[in-house]
Amino acid sequence: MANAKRITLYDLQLASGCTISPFVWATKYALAHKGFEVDIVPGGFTGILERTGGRSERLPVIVDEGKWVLDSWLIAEYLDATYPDRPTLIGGPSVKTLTKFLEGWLWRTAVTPWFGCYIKDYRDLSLPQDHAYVTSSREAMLGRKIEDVQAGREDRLPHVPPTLEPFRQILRESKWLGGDRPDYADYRALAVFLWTGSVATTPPLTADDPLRDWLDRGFDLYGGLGRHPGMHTLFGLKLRPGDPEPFTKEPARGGLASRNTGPASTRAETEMLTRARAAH
Ligand SMILES: N[C@@H](CCC(=O)N[C@@H](CS)C(=O)NCC(=O)O)C(=O)O
Repeated sequence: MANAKRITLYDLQLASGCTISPFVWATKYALAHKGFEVDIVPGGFTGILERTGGRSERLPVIVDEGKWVLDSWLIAEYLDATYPDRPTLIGGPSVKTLTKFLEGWLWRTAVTPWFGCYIKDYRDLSLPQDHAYVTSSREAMLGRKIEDVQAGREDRLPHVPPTLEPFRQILRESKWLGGDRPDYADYRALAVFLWTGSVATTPPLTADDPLRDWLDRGFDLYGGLGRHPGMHTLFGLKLRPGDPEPFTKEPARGGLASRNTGPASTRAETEMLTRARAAH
């Protein structure tokens, strides 16, 4: 029966069994979206090459009817190409391009600072046999001791939420990045926050962050795929006097946020612009 078809997924897990890798998270959602049952091969950072029979040093990897497919993007493309009769992940070339842009922006804006804020948690939460490798490989990547990188995060964490405003704005206008229903763009973006939740022992976002609606709906998809007991809450960042506003409370205005349907729609803006000119 087509719907009962199973695909094997090599997971990258923490000691709790929770997936850490954002690439594996995106793949888990991709497989669920396509309606596959998944057989998980558990494991952590070390021994990937051995687990995959010498085929890969990185995860995710899937095996479908004996065919090995590596790399999260290649897996998504493979699933769409091989199973066109199942719901589409990547609707067209522009979805792929724009999703890569969004993802690159999210990594620069959120993953990079959060990596530095949670890197010791990331190591401490990994499987005991992975600690030495995670420490040495991440210290090689960062050029500093993990403890030194994470130190002082309480001063840095409040500066990340305000930078996510363009993303909030999009999700105020659209239920999902995919429109009425989620698609691979949602899964790539959700994967950033799933990775964060897997390692964040102190929350990165305030309790009232407007992103919460999309995040909660995304984590609840497919029977609560993102709700592993090893996940930490993303919400509850406590701000201190002097910290920046975490998100814009005013409704967005202006050229990007409003539709020009004639002079009535731009009157308030025009009055403001005219006042500014009169004042000079
Ligand atoms: N381009 C690959 C990247 C996969 C990747 O870098 N995975 C990381 C986990 S986030 C990994 O396997 N790391 C193993 C290691 O650190 O040794 C994809 O999209 O699947």
